[in-house]
Amino acid sequence: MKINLGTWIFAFFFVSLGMLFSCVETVENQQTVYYNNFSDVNLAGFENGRLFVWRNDTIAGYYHNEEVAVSLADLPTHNYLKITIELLIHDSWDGNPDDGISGPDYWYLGTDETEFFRTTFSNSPCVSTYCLYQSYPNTLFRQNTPKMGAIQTNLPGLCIFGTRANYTSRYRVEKLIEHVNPEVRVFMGGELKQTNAFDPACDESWSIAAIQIETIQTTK
Ligand SMILES: [Ca+2]
Ligand SMILES: [Ca+2]
Repeated sequence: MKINLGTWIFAFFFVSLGMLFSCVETVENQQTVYYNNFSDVNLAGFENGRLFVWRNDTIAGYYHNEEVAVSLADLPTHNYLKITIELLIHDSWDGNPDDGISGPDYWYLGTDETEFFRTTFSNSPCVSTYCLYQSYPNTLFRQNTPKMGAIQTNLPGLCIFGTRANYTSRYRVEKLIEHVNPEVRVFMGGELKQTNAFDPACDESWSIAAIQIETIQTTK
């Protein structure tokens, strides 16, 4: 039997494809184990929860240099957690610069004893001669332009810039981490610096519009 070059290429392609897929993990089970958009005013399992209504939406916040957490037990068998947070960054966040007065303005996320994501946000104007860069959507230290990765930027500020447009930025922070324990504590917090502000929490703050935690079980 004569096998032409085209057949060989075809066979090679399928063998390669098979090798590729044999290494890919398959999702066997994915479950939402916690979801809260605070519309039913339920803070069960939520540490340091407090609610307020902003633009007709009940949200958790607002926070300055504080940490909040969600603790869950009896999780289904899993090897990953997917954490999705709808985060609102209010007013005059200053991003990366370490000037001893205004920044850096950090926000972090972790599980159990491990912080796995630390970044900065900036709501500041950015022109060619002056720009307070932020690290998000990356971890520290990256020079991304203010509001990069935001899903909404045309919201007014909350406090010091409460009457000014484009001073709240909405982000959807999505993280997939390896995790197997049947319990978890998901924590997040701000480490903001504004030494010259009369009311630092009014100068810059953050809120949570929604948080979702999913367990994922994969097989190879
Ligand atoms: Ca500020
Ligand atoms: Ca600041």
